[in-house]
Amino acid sequence: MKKHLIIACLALLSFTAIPFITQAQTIKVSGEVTTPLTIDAAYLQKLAPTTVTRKDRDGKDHTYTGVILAEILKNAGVTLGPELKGENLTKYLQVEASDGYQVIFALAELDKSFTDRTIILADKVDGQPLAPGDGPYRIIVQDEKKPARCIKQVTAMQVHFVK
Ligand SMILES: Nc1nc2c(c(=O)[nH]1)N[C@H]1C(S)=C(S)[C@@H](COP(=O)(O)O)O[C@H]1N2
Ligand SMILES: [Mo]
Repeated sequence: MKKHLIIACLALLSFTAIPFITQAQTIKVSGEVTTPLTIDAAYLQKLAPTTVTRKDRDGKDHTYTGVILAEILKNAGVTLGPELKGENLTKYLQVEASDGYQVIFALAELDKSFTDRTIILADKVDGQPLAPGDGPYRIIVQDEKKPARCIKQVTAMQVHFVK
């Protein structure tokens, strides 16, 4: 009888604790930065929210809310804006996900002096937190035909010089 009670308590504990563990997920920003960052929900809340609308697999438009990726990179001291010239144009952002999936963006793809296309780090879709399989954080690339670089479950971002 006692054993059953212990098992029931452990089960209850895991059900209540797991959402907190997944919520606490962070993104490490490192590499060619002056200030390495650890991004979490509280950090994102301090930056201006931006929305990007994209068609999902269901063929319908969905509105993603997040922050402009370049704003995060600027806070980390990445060479964007006037500094994005010369050899700095050979830098790229490598984004990693918890399943090992990775994508890259040239820094110029993220800089508003090069493009009007918005790329955000999203934490909401249609006003709701991202689904557990997609979030808590996903890159959303405006107007890119294939969603392959809309990397889900982002865990790290690194800036590197091309080799
Ligand atoms: N972490 C992660 N993100 C990912 C992928 C992946 O395998 N892992 N696949 C990409 C590819 S190839 C596509 S087509 C889209 C699929 O997004 P959807 O499931 O919302 O249609 O997610 C992209 N983001
Ligand atoms: Mo894909």
